[in-house]
Amino acid sequence: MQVLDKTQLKNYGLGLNAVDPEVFDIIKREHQRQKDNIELIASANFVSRAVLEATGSILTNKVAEGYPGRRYFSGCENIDELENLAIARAKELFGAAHANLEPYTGSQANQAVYLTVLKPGDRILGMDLGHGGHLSHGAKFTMTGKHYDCHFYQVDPDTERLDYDRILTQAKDIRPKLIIAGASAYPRIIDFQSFREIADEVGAYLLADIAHISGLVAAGLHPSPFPHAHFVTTSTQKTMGGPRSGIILLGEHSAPEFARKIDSAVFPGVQGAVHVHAIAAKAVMLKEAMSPNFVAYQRQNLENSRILAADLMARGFRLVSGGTDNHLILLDLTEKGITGKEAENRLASVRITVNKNLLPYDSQKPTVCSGIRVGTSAITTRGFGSEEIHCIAELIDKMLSSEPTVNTIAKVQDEVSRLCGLHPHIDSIYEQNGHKFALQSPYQLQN
Ligand code: DSN
Repeated sequence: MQVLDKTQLKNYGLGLNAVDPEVFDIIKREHQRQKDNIELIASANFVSRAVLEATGSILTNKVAEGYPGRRYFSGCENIDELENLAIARAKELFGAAHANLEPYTGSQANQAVYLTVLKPGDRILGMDLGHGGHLSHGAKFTMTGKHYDCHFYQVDPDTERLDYDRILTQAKDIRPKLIIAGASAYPRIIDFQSFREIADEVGAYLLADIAHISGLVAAGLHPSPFPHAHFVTTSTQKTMGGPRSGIILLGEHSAPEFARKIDSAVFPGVQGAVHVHAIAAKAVMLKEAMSPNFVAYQRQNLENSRILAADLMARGFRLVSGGTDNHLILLDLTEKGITGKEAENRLASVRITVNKNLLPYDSQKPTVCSGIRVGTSAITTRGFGSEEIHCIAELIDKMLSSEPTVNTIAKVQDEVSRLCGLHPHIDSIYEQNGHKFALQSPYQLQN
């Protein structure tokens, strides 16, 4: 029988640098990039040290399928306790009657909802990808788009906001079985009550995908999808500031009918074994989100977004819908004479990270786009406040309002370095607090 020899066993105790210098080096360079860049991608954030430790912990070794008390493998007593803890925290934080913490991502959470209430070919009505919706809401080249009959609502061409009367008219025409309320690039409040009224009118279920705004919802700074939505899904790494993962929540009225069905749809419906390390990280994230600091953080996030929007408009930028109610803004660059792709590249050259984004009724291809999406969650976590936001608006203006000279680029790069220096990357904050890192932390890789 083949067993590990002594050398192989010894290698199990070695650090990443010794075992795989190539991967070690890539992580180190990514660490440096995160330190040196101003991160403005709206879905990005930095996890706390505690979340990082849970993510990188030995929990990744444990295989578990099923749910607490109903596992297909033994040795799950600690894992059951962990998952029950995470479930209880999720229910408490969001005021839900049932929570499933197992989805690997927000997309899988959505797929589990589809599997619960839809048959292949059933109709979905979701937000158009080009108007701020998400791929998993039925884009034609995705599994959802191929399996279901997907239709899309758009924002009003004048206000660039959701028009609930138009959506109702469309829903009456299409008669969907499921309506999805939720977006990846919509800077305004979503009225879940109106969506529920539309769903009731046409006999549809309502899914609220709050992936982008779940942190704001948890902090009470965006209207809750409860009690309106039959199903609520979210990813956990955006405004929540947690690991890359997902959650499904059910309210009082839908839990009795759907709790068991949703659980079966997640496992074994669309997923296999539980990512136990991610469950732990989500539990920690949920605990962090219950602290008053979390509410203060989300308030600052909204304030930073509002200031950035006002500053950019004052500098002649057009914002989709004329502003923002949440953590993100959409800049229309048409009048500035550059595409979203060019803007993304220009800002990347000075270490400001954004993504090109389609705008409502965009004439450009998705690989080019007429705009960029800018979000404040990551820099708010890093400690940026109003003074730094004013500076960032000025830097964006310098880079996008006209072709920057070599001199301008150098000056902007210096200013980015200054701002990043004012607010060191989150790992430096841990160091300042006197913490030493666990072996598994990529922020302090050891031999
Ligand atoms: N949903 C994508 C986004 O909003 O950026 C990625 O998570």
